[in-house]
Amino acid sequence: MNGQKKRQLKTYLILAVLSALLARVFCSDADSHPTTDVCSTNTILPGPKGEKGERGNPGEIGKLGKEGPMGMKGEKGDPADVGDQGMIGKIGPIGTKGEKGCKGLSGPAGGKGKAGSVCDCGRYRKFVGQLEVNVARLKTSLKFVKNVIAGIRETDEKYYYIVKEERSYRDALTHCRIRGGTLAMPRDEASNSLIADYISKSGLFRVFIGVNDVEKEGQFMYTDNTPLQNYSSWKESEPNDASGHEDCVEMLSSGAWNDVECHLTIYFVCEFMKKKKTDLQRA
Ligand code: GN1
Ligand code: CA
Ligand code: CA
Repeated sequence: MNGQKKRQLKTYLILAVLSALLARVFCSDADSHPTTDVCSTNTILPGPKGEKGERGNPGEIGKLGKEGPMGMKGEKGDPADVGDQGMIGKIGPIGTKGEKGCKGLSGPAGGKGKAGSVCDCGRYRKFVGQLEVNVARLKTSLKFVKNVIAGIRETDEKYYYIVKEERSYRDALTHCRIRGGTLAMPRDEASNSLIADYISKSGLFRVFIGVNDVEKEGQFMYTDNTPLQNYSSWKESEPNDASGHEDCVEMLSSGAWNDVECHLTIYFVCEFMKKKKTDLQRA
């Protein structure tokens, strides 16, 4: 033990004696007073410093440190290898039409044809022409029938039909006749009124009827060459044969008759006889 340590030990001993004495002075009636920290123990001085402890065990692995700042931009890399060949692209739009090519050379001549037969072409042409006429007539008849279905008037004995086609008296009569009728021949007040009503209800003003004095001036006849008998419906002051050539007759929407020139082209009214019924059919 060196001198310094001896002095330290001596100091500790002195301090220990002094503290024991002080404890006796201040704590002599310890049993009658509440206990204090100072008096709860007899030793209040620290002991001598111990020896240096053994080296400790190594600590646990520390936590992962914070992410560092972004590094500097690297150098540009070396160029990559050439890639594989790509797929074939989509088909493009249709191109514009090319120029017309040059005319080709003539082909070899064909073989000789067979001998033809004698053709009566004139006869066939005539036949075809007749067919065309018939077709045209059928078309006209069809048109007529369609119009007939659209509007017709009738009595017990006859059908009346106004043809809304402007015709001269002669053409109008032909039109009615080729359809199995004739121009209307009103022979009494009943049939005359019926036709007059038909004209006005059709929104018309005048139509040809089947009366004329073509054969003899002033002697009016029906188209079936029968004379006017007990009945006529002349307008006042008619027939007047104005211009000296009024030989055909029209009926006005009032039912009155007037003589006019036959070449006048106006609508006309046809009549068709109904088939006579037998007694059995009438019964
Ligand atoms: C008409 O247009 P005008 O007056 O010449 C008619 C005659 C009549 C007459 C009566 C084509 O002749 O038939 O009798 O009125 N002519 C025509 O005034 O309608
Ligand atoms: Ca006349
Ligand atoms: Ca007249």
